[in-house]
Amino acid sequence: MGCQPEGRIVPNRRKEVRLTRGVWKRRAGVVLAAAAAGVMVTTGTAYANDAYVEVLDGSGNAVWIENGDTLSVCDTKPDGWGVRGYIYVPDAPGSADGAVMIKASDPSADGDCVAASMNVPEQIDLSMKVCNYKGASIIFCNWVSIPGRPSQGT
Ligand SMILES: [Ca+2]
Ligand SMILES: [Ca+2]
Repeated sequence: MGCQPEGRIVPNRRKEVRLTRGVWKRRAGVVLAAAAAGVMVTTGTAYANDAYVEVLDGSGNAVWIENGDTLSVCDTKPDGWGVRGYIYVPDAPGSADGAVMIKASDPSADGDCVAASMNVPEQIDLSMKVCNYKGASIIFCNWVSIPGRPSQGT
């Protein structure tokens, strides 16, 4: 015990944070794959913290249903642009950018929406963004915050 150079192995806080973020993103990828395979995660719970946001030109929308952690994206205007929605952990409160957890794209206004879901802990602050897209072009983005809740001692 006394011989171990413990003093030199001081954990670096910044590194820990970065590692945690990496794990997050990887996890999101795994669960996304599960969602794509048709695995729906539904929880019969508790608090509704649903959200809605429209593309800036009103040609589509994204809806977040917290019960089931489902993002639904709808293209409502046949204008040659599809609609893409994101659920992400914002870099800062109100930020338009962050770590994407769920993404769904509705390529056309054909009457059907596109949904994707994954289990997201309720206490995390999320945001939802929706944009028009065509190829690699992204326009008319709009977004809203979905504040998390402090965990209830369960
Ligand atoms: Ca459209
Ligand atoms: Ca559609």
